[in-house]
Amino acid sequence: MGRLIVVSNRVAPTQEGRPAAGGLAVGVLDALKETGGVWFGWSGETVAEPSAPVIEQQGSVTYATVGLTRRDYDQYYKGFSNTTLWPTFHYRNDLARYERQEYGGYLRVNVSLARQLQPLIEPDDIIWVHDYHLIPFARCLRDLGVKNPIGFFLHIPLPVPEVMRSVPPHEELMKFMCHYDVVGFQTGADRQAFLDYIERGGHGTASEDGMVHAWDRILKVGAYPIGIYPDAIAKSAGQFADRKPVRSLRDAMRGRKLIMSVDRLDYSKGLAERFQAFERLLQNGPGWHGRVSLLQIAPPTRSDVQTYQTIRRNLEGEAGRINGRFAQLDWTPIQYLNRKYERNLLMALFREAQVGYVAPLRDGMNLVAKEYVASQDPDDPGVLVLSQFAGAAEQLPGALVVNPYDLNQTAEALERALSMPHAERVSRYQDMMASLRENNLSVWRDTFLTDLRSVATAASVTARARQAAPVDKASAPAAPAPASPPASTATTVPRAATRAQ
Ligand code: GDG
Repeated sequence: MGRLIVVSNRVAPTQEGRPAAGGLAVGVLDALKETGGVWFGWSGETVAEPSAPVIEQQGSVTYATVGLTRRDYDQYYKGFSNTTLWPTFHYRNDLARYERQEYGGYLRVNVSLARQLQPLIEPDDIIWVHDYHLIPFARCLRDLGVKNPIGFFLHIPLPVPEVMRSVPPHEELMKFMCHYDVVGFQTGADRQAFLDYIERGGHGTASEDGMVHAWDRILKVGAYPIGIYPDAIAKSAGQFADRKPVRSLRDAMRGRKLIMSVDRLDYSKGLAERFQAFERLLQNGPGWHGRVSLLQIAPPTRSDVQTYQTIRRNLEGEAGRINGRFAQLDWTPIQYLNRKYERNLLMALFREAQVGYVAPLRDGMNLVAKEYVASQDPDDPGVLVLSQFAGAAEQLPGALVVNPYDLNQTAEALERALSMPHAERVSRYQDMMASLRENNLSVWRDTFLTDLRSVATAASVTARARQAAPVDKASAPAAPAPASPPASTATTVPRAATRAQ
């Protein structure tokens, strides 16, 4: 069996022990360590000129990283990826901005990354591309003559067609997705959004088994909810329970209840609404004053994007306002920390919290929700309060599910979580752990890769059969397009070749 090549915008820090505060990094690294393989992507450095990848071997994983020029970073990463796609895919078109030049940069970087990866690809390799930065990547590799199976997984939501259409090159992006052999989403709802775009837009058809025929391509489209390793997390949460920061937190709580949240500092995570619902709990329940605190850990990300600077300022303002309103000499209602923690320590901190508070306004999956549950003491577990707009809500039957826009409902759920009887907590925890074990990270990876292998095998069998048959002019594959940025204007002839032909 060939190697697994994982491609993502950012390759996680390669030094062991350095915290990687991002779901993709955490999920992919764990999945790759088990199978071994290559992880290709951006090193996080900006460079004067693109150059060959730097190769570094660590255990079973080969890291192949490249730098981005300042212009690439501005247009591809900060621009189209994070100022157009990220907000729109999280239903925040109000925060999205589109610049044609940035989209040009996005296409250029995809072509350039594909060229840098191509020499490393061996015939038996299987290629798994991750996330919204790299939607055109399969098309770019195919233009370079790469024949290997290529799959794509979108870690964030795919919006419904009406919202998707607010991204000016939406149709080209959807066509690019169809150049993969398998496209995976976090939830059934995301998958349905894709199918609705294709079918209602008259671009193609889908069959019951998830095979989509669109724009002369055949691909498999499925929901593959990303998981965690719950038992490994449970173990480390227990083992780190006596570390100094955990003891300090326990001492500081002195019998008070703790509600805990951990999120990258991002507007999709709904942190202001979260603080306000906590405020509502204190406002409606004076009995909780001095008896409960909210600990919000929010490591900053994309801090050079303007919107992220604004949200940071807003949150500091909100935390200050609420603390000013309710704090007592020996009690601060909200502890808001803009920093990263070591992963195992974070899990041990989760175990200290009676309530895990995960209330994003929109989230692909949300691994924090799963990690919180897995970190609990099975004999005395805490309760998860979870937004209905996190993909995880489809998977965690024991959570108290809330609409984060409804501050009263969320405050009531917090109250209920803080007061929940022991037997109910245990039963909800057990339901959720069973689901986490059943859909763990290996299941996510293996289901996706099994589908990718079988779709690719079926495609090559069909291709061999077609080669043996007389080729009529209409079904002959088109000549490979030059390896320049793929079409972004209506004047360029689309490439008709498909793996199935
Ligand atoms: C994207 C999608 C999807 C957080 N702070 C620290 C830290 N973290 C870790 C958490 C968790 C991960 O980062 C965050 O994952 P999420 O899933 O919650 O969110 P995103 O970063 O937005 O991830 C998301 C995910 O991809 C996977 O597909 O679920 O919907 O948006 O693992 O524990 N880790 C450390 N220190 C921190 O301070 N070490």
